[in-house]
Amino acid sequence: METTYQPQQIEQQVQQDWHDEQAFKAHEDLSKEKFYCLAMFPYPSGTLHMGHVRNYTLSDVVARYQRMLGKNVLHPMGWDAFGLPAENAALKHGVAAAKWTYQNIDKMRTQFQRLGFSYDWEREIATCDPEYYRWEQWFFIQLYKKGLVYKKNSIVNWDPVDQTVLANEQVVNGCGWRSGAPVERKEISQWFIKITDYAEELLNDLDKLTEWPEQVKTMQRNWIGRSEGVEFDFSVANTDESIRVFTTRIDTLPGVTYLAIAPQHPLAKLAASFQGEVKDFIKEASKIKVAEADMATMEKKGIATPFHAIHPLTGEHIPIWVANFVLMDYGTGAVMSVPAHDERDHEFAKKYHLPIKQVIKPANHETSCNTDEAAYTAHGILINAGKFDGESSEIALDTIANEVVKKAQGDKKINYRLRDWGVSRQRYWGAPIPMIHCEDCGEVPVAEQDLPVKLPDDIILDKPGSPLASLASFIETKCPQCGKEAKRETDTFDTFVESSWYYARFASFNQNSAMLDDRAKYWTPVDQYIGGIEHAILHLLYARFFHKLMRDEDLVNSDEPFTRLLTQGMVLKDGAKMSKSKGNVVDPNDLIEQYGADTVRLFIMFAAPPEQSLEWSDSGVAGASRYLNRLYQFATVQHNWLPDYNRDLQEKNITPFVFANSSTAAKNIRKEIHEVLKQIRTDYTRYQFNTVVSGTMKILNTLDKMTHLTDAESKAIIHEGLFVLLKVLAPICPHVTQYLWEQLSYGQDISLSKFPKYDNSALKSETVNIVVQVNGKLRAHIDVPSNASEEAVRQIATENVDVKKFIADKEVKRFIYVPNRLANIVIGA
Ligand code: ANZ
Ligand code: ZN
Repeated sequence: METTYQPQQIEQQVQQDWHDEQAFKAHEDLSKEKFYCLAMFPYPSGTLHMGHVRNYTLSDVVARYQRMLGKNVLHPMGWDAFGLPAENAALKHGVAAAKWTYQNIDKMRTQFQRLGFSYDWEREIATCDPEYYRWEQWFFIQLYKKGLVYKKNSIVNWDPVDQTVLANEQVVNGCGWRSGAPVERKEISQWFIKITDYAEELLNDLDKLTEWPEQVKTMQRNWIGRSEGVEFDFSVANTDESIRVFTTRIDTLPGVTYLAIAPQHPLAKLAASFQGEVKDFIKEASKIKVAEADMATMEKKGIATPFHAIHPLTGEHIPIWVANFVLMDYGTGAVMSVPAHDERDHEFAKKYHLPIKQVIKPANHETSCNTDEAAYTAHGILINAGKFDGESSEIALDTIANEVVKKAQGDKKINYRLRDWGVSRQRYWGAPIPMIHCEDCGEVPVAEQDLPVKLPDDIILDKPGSPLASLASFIETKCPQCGKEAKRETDTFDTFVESSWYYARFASFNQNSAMLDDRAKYWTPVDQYIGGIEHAILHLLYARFFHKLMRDEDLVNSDEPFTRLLTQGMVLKDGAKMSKSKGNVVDPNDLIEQYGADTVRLFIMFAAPPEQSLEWSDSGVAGASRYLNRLYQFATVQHNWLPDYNRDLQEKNITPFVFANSSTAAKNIRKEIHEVLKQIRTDYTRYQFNTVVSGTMKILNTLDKMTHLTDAESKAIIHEGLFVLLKVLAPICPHVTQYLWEQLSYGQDISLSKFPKYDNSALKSETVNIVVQVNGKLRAHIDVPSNASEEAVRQIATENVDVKKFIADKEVKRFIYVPNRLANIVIGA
């Protein structure tokens, strides 16, 4: 055995053993409790960064810990392989996107293996593999047949110079990333999946996710954005038209002084047809694609139309305006404006000198309220509201709703902010959408036996944009319905489609006649999912949606895909996020080369609890390395008797040391070790890996400072202490612990051994605290061994300083001892 710690050698050897033994191959075994541990799969950029190392070390520690608890663990890894960077790199370097991607996958797989992650590599998936995306295409067709997929016109960013559609991240300050030309809006026909049909379930089921961070659930709730309100019609004076509005504050109806409609609203278009200014306004407002988040802060602009609406309560004529902040695809695309009680409407009314009519006053007389100056948005008492005067506005939510239901075709309505999921991308490096356009039959899905629709993967890009759109060999096909010449869809799927179901495919990775099989029912839901908070909304929402879609196809049998979610914190350097653009990146490969994988893993787990940000520290890494060196020295050099001792225990059937008869000093040390073990078990359960590490350090310190024990005692304690230490450290530093485990003859595979249990009897206190009285008066509390003789207690008690000063030079007449409770010293006058 080497006397110096040589991580490179050890790690290579241990990894080879794992490989040879297929140590982490997952098996479906109904007799065991399963545990599916998954970290969000990476985009294969080709370079590993510290964020990856943290993410994947966390999942590896969890997987290894659960394996040692005796669970049947699935811990797979794959590649989110489609996406824009491959296209950009392909364009830049003149290499096919597929080739670039697979090269990167090879590089990253090697790096993952070097870190010792316990994956079942047999299940590896790359989403750009036709064997993967064929099932996505198949599933899309099932959804299409069920009516959950439809096509609709929608706006994209258009680069007029490069003549291509741009992804949002390719628009830089309103201009194309390559051409620098101002981006235009273009309406094109795109495919959508009806996630809105599942909005309510997606919202309600958040309550079932008791082991998700509250923050993530709140973000999802806000994104889904449920609101309850009323929809009803305003008639447009002197026309047959009517405008339907959606409001969450029907109680403010008496205060409506104008209507605001979206630039894309049919009535706005009608006005534009004979009013040049309205036409110009609409054109201007449609130029830029505004993210909903920017709507709130953007400058509010509008223009009056020649139309007027009739107020359903008063019969008054009120103006109809086109306003840039009204969204066509929310509610009805039209708003009843109440400037006295809504901030946006107030701002707009002030700007364009529209009337402000207060209809609610604060119920509390002290609250001042001047609606000419600011909107009063709270509830209160109705005024200027005819027969509703004096009513509380909260009650008016019902009474006015009832009135409107009668008079204006009103309906109570629940709206969601969530939009249907547009999955079409005008990109090359993605999974082809399996649809065909036939002049006679319209949109027709590809016949199932013709799947997968393979992406031509040897194309060298010479200009931006998708080459598919002009690739005759791809486009030209036959209509599956009528057999006539037809054209293939050239759009590809949003890459979020691939990442929405990969977790399920890991279970049925080699199933080539179906999307999933019973193994997916066995392994899903994922018991522990780990990833970055940046995926809190879209990825997690789409995956939850897909899980429900797959459940409704009887492909899985649970409602939610991820039972427990951990969102790990960022890796910082000098307080800033470690990133290429900041130039503060520490390359994991350099560190692994210098210190070995175990040190890197140890540092990352020790530096911070998983959900908090982790401040990088070079000295911390060096410290982690010193600790492993010290452990190695301790186990191999300082206690080189261990292998023989362990072998004797096993082979010669020697009775293990019995601690019950050992000295109190030995018992106390053992107590320390088992207390730490107990703590470590709790820390593992709540994922406090930093204190697990410090616990192992405590054990080593304790073992290192034993001096006053008999040889047999100290050997027995070191034997047991290292047994515990190596095991609890094994999930974090799997190589050095495995190596020492074997070299010290503890056993074969530490990673498959059982996680240690603490010994309850060792935790019992070996000393008792007793009261010492002098002539019946309390003078001291002292610790004595729990089974100490009266003589021994008398000696300890009379020598105690607090007792001594009361005895002074007087004679001890009597010594009364109530075992484990009290000693009374009776002295003469
Ligand atoms: C009158 C009113 C008075 C409103 C008041 C609010 C306060 P949430 O809660 O997000 O669903 N609205 C309706 N459709 C809109 C659209 N397409 N674009 C922009 N705004 C729209 O918001 C519902 C409220 O947002 C609705 O209630 C409507 O303004 C506005 F004191 O109606 B309210
Ligand atoms: Zn046809």
